[in-house]
Amino acid sequence: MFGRPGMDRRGFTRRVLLGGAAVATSWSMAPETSATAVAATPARTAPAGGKVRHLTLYAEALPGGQMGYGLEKGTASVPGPLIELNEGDTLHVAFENTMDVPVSLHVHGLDYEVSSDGTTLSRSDVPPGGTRTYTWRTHVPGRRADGTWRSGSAGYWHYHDHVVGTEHGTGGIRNGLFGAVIVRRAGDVLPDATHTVVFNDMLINNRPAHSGPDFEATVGDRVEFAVITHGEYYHTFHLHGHRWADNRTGTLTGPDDPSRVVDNKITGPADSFGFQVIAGEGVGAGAWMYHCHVQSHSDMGMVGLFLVKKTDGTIPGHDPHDHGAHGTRGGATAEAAPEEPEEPKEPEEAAGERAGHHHH
Ligand SMILES: [Cu+2]
Repeated sequence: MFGRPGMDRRGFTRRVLLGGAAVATSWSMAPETSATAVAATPARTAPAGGKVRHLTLYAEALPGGQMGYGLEKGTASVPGPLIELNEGDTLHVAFENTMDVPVSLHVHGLDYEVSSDGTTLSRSDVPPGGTRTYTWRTHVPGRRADGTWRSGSAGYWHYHDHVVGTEHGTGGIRNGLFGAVIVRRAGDVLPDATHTVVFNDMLINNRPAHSGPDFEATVGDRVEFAVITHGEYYHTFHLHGHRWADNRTGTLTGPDDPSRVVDNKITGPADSFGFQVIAGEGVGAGAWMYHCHVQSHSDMGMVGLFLVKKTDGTIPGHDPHDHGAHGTRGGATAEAAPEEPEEPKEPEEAAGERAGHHHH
């Protein structure tokens, strides 16, 4: 299906904008889009931006004292929905607070007036039951009138609450009010799937220690990771068996690109970065660990699995029911963290959900 232009275009259009985190972390292309298909088909790339987009976002209380953002009522997740834009796009977020405390939406990296800052200082927070439209703009790079260069908005950014608990949103962030924003430049290579990884204090995506999240892919899939850090600590993000470039996209632009290639990156509170890998490239299928490489942190359970399957669906050397050193699932806060759907959704279905706001 990957080779059929019509399908390409449709899938492309639908994933350009936005989607729920649960969908984003489970959505994968059909098996035929594995190594051979990727190699034989030019990579899909982002179009030029410039569109005005609309999105509805809800802040909701979740079990266990957690909080989350969702695209529809009852769908809030930790992390919140992945928001994707193209440089030049404007996004209007119709935001509703369904909780019993004031909450807000504050974004990094994008252009917004102070009335969309999402702080009590600027009176741009939202009272219980209230609504507010936040407007985010993005721009392409270019030369200023004085001759200096202005960077574009493209990058791996993130959004979070800025008012729950303290005027810096310390409680909201601790409880799960955060998510990824990816702004793409025209020509950026698009992935088959995107996974958001948030190091939040000593947890990943607010899950209990030693319990993932795990991300599935098939050998040859182009998989994107958006990595965000919150909380009190510095961490190092390490992925086994795969490497990326330490630059804006995580991908080298050619043989002369001087960007350093890494498989480990230090990351502190409110940092964000991202990259794409070809799952299992040069190393094959396997249960590849990713983890914080501060030794005490990994020992305390800041670990998940990048489960790269062969095209027949198997993972050599991995028993899916044996979490072994990976730890025991469950615990006091297990219910609080939304589970990924067990069954991968059909791309069409998943894409439909990702584009659920398109009725605007
Ligand atoms: Cu760490």
